Amino acid sequence: MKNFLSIIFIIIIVTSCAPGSEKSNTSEDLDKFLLEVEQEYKEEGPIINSASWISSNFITYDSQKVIADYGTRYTLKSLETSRRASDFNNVDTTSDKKRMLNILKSSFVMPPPFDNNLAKELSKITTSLEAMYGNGEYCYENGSCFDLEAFEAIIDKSRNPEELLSAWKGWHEIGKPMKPMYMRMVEIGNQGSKDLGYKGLSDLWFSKYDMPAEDFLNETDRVWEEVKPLYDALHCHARAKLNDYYGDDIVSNSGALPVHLLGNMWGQTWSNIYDIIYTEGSQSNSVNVTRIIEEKSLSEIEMVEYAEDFFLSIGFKPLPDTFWERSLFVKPNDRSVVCHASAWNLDPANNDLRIKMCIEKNEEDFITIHHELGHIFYYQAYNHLPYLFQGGANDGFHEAFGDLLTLSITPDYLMNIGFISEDEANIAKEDPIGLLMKQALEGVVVIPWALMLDKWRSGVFNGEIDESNLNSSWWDLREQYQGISTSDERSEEYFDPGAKYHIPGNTPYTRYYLARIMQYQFHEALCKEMGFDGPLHECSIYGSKTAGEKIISTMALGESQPWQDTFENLTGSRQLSGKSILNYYAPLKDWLDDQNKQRTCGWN
Ligand code: X8Z
Ligand code: ZN
Repeated sequence: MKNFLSIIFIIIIVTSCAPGSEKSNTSEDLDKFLLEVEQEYKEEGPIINSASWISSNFITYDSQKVIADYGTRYTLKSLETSRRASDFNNVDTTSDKKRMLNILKSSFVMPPPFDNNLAKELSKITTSLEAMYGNGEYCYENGSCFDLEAFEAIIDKSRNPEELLSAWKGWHEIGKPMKPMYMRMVEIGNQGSKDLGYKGLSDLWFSKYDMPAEDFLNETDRVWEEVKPLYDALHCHARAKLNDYYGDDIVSNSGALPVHLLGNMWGQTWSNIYDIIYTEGSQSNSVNVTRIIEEKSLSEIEMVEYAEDFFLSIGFKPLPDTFWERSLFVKPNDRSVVCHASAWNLDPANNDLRIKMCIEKNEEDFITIHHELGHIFYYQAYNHLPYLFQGGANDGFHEAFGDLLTLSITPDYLMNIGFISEDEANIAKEDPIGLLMKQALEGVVVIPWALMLDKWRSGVFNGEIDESNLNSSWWDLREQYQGISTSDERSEEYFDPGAKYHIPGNTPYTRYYLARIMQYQFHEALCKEMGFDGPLHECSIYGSKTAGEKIISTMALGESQPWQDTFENLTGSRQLSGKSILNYYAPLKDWLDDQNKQRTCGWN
């Protein structure tokens, strides 16, 4: 998700009285203040968003200079606004307005202290880190250079362990120079968070969930305990199959999985090694969306049109022409761009919505397109609200809806849109374990990763992790949560977290963890509402106006009420739960338990 409220800026011209002013504020003053905020956002938001769009689409010396300068000025303005919001703490007002004030006070990701020089320094660092990632490439001694996409082409497909390790190591060189900048950024951000009244960055980041930060973190751990047995079973089976494929020298039968063999640069999803992990079904019978995209010679835009069609089928309004005209769908070959996919709400009043993505014609990106359109349709559904309520019920909701739709990419759905024939759909349905395995290698595998990433970051923010163990703590956590390790020696000279976009990009990651849990709760509730009576993995909400109405009305609430209320509207429950994901994968879990019977599972 990308708009400037969610990053650091809130665009406000400073007009207030000085701190400690004797003047006591009235509810009329508050109304005036909120109106000013709204007005400033309408006027200046689209401009800064355009500046940011340019800086991510054309990474040049000048675009970075401009965005770093905007960053400084608007961060200082928004800090001032946040301080002004605190002046209304004692005003007796409606719960809506109190909520707006709270949102104003907490919507920073990396706040500097209220100091010109520190704000400047921080803005320069955050801009540079993101550009270092976007520009990142590694050149070998023979002069050949690889960027992330070139390395991913190897990691995603190759089965040669040496080539895979070399590509993995090549990309991870990118982190080294980020380390001192990252640490300085955390130092300034912690100070800024304290000035805003938080204990530090971690407290700021986890205080946004309509409950105390500590309770929220306990909730995420509680749900992980529910889901862990499913992940462990999958890990055990995957390890045995990787061991069969690569042999004992490369994959041991008792330890963690070598990250470079998992078909993804970060080992966060394993769907690219589906054929190694699931050898039971006939590969030629399983649905291969990449092959279909190739056979149909779909263009990048046509892939997006298929995803839009899904949303339209459940009752969403079509995307505006400007979405098609202004989005970036194809990686340009004449300039540097931030290729990591994102969805932009550039000008809410004018419905200027865009995605920026270097689409590859494969199944993984077909899924990511749905993910991005989930953000876009969310924006479209809540852009009528006051600016301060234009957000997801929580950030996990924003990440969940596109992914929710991909649970409905069933064989019947693929038949409905003409991707496969009826016979092919029937053959695919005869192998439910194959279908569930495919989903799990994406949807289950990512869960411990999405949890551990912010555990690491929170450790750094809190000072429990410092320069002496920055990299080793990353690998300790990866091993602990995911059972994944690296066969390469990774000293503190490296900064491997920097090789993942969300670290230099400062995008909180717990949102993906929440999304992965909630999307199954949504799916189960919607299928029930539709009267679907069968295994959950066969339920598709495609074409269901009943499901669509529920989703659209949920989205239209934006951030206007505590997320638990919105969650209840949709699911009937107020709590996160791992039960729905366990229900969804129940047949797979039984199958895995059977497969793993003679195996020793777990890792040390
Ligand atoms: O960053 C994303 C989206 C943009 S919000 C493409 N995702 C996470 C990732 O790539 O690591 C989606 C899944 C998790
Ligand atoms: Zn997203």
